Amino acid sequence: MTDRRQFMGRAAAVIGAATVSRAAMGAVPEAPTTTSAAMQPPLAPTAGRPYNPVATLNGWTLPWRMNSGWKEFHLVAEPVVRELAPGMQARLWGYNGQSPGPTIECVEGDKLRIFVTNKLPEHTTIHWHGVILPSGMDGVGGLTQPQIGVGKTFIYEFEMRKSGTFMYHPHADEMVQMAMGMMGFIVVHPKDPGFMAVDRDFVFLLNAFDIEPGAAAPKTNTMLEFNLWCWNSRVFPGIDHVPVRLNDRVRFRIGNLTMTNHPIHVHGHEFEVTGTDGGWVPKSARWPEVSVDVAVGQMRTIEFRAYNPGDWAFHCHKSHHTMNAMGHDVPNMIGVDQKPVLDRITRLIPDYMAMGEQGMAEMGSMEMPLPDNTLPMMTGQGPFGPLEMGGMFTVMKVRPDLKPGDYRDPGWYQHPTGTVAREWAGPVPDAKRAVGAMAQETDMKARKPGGGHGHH
Ligand SMILES: [Cu+2]
Repeated sequence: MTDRRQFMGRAAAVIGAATVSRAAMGAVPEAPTTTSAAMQPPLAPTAGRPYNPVATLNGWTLPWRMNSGWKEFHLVAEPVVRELAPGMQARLWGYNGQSPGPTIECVEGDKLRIFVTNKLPEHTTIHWHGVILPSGMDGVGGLTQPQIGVGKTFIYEFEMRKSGTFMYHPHADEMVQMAMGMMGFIVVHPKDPGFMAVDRDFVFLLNAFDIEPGAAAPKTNTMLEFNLWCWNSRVFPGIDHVPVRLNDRVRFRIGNLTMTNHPIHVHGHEFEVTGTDGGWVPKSARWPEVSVDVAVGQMRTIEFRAYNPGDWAFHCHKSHHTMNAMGHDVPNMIGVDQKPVLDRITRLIPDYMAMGEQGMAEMGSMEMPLPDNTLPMMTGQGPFGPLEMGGMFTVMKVRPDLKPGDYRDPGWYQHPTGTVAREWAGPVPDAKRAVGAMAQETDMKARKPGGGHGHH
């Protein structure tokens, strides 16, 4: 797209201000990489237009360089090892060492040049979901460009025409490459840093894998029965807690690249949807919500003022999505007396354990023998006991004493005295049927021939 001579010419214009050599500016920029799955602090811009950077849950923002008015990024598509939560590593495909890939941040009006190097065992492309760009930059393999072959590097160049939240993912062998974890976020900040400004701005993608207990590589042909429901390729208890300062204006940008919808629910607050991957929602078109359904291939931006201190569950409302693998194919055993059959099985298998007679909560605290590299279905420890969760679940921690820009986990909430649900120590009367229901029943019995036993 750009020949080397043009490239050198542009680079020459910035020599003097830059610390890199003329030769270095002509070359492909470095591709920073990380092996950590911990949230890195927001990356403040050191050049170009100012903006308020975002925080990527369990992720990071890709550093870039200015080159003659172009913002240059370098993505490397490659196999990666991602820790889904402590105790489980997944062998995925991603970008620059991680799945999802790093967040790309830029400003409305910026000219982007993105180098994409393919270190996968098959060809790939990158589609820039939601970005308005020339057709030939849209990244649909075969339709708008040749595939990026194994070992090749391609250049994408486009100007960011509008601010908002977008995604990137391959449009080549798409089912396999997305099931392997290839995706990332693009945040285009408004030209005016005061427009839609918030105090804390978090981004995460909803993604899902189907990994057999004991395995590390996802099955890529799965259509619906995924068993690991992730935020940024992490499951509870591996998803970062979300630290928020009391009265901060908070934004979550949530993109869905799974094969099903996710109603995302925030406790303790009401919010408004302020943006989609199509753009910002005008104030007059917003209404209050406590859950927002993020459909397949959609992005929803939600905003609220965090006025309620505490530890607030923040999760997908599909209860199967707040569990880890092994949550399916388990029959409902509530109320089933397993004792007679258990006695017979135990004669054959001494360690056999009957499950689920009184619900499944016992699994939250159980130390069951699991295959290596497998997470418990329900797990996590809170200040009051086991949390019995997995998958798409984390905790938003609203605290009065957080410093601006501090994203460290502040620990569990210290509840003011008298504000925690407590046990009643006194006697509890027997249940009585409502008066109306009793009267009706008596009346019906009286009308039946020979009905009822007492006569008044
Ligand atoms: Cu869900």
